[in-house]
Amino acid sequence: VRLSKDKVGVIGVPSCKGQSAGGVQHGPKALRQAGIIDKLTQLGVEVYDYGDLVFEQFDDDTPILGLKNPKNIGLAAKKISDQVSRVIKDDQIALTLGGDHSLSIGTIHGHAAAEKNMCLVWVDAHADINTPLTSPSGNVHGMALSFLVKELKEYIPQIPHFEWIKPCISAKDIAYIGLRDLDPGELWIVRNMGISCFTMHEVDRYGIDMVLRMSMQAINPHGDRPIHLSFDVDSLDPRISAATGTPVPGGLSVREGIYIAEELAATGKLTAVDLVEVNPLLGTKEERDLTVYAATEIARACFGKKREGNIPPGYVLPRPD
Ligand code: NNH
Ligand code: MN
Ligand code: MN
Ligand code: MN
Repeated sequence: VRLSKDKVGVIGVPSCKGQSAGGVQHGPKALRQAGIIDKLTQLGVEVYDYGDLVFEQFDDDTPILGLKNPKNIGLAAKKISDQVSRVIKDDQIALTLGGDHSLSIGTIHGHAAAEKNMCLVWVDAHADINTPLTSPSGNVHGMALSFLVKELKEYIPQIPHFEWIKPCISAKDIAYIGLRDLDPGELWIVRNMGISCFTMHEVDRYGIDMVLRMSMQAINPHGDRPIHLSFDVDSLDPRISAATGTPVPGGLSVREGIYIAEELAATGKLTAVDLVEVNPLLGTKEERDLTVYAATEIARACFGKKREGNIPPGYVLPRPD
């Protein structure tokens, strides 16, 4: 596997204000404790670990049009965007460890700022494209994409601290994989704006390999565009990924998750990866360990880990004498 760049910049984002369960801010810590940095280094990629971003906390953060924590999230997203953009301009693949999925407002905005031709693969049980006016919950993790999609511009109300966010991606440059829980406004957007959408139904019908081929045919037919993978662990079946805020039955297997990562790595165009919604405070110890394990394996596959293993850099087969 030949990666787009041989360096990876790891950014921890301990965000939690885009949803309501406590604990998802500990996701980066749980992934680090599982040895994610060493495991990537062992693959022979140069890993630069930038630690966790620190966000100023504002307690006086009244909802706007039902959207919760606008100030905390809007200001955090700016910081995330700047950091991701810097890492990619430094010729590193940006690996962002979440944290809740509202962080992807920042990562995608930052990626697009560095690589304006990028395209997006969003792997999730949810579409995360509610506008502030369609959101049933007011949780920004379920709205992240709505602020970024150019075609939605006229549907997005002014939200204080979100003014800096410029829509940076077209509907046709997005492919969804693994969806199985959409709200009415989201379904309307997906159907009417031309976003490629491979729900679990399509995964069952065509198999994950065909779904990936069709995704790439739709958003990256010449294979020349930088790819952003935003991977929500709730895309995985709750039997694997129970330590997450909104598990939905009938999800991807670990193997399907790894296959997505392997195939995207093999394009040599993966430039940014978000690994989000690991919540180590949910579920039993076994459930937490399995969720973290699955997330870590998916990260390794993104950076060249093969199922049969990889020959360590510099390995020499021993000869007698
Ligand atoms: N669609 C719901 C909402 O907007 C749930 C979103 N939850 C997620 N998204 N975990 O990945 O509130
Ligand atoms: Mn999500
Ligand atoms: Mn989700
Ligand atoms: Mn073309």
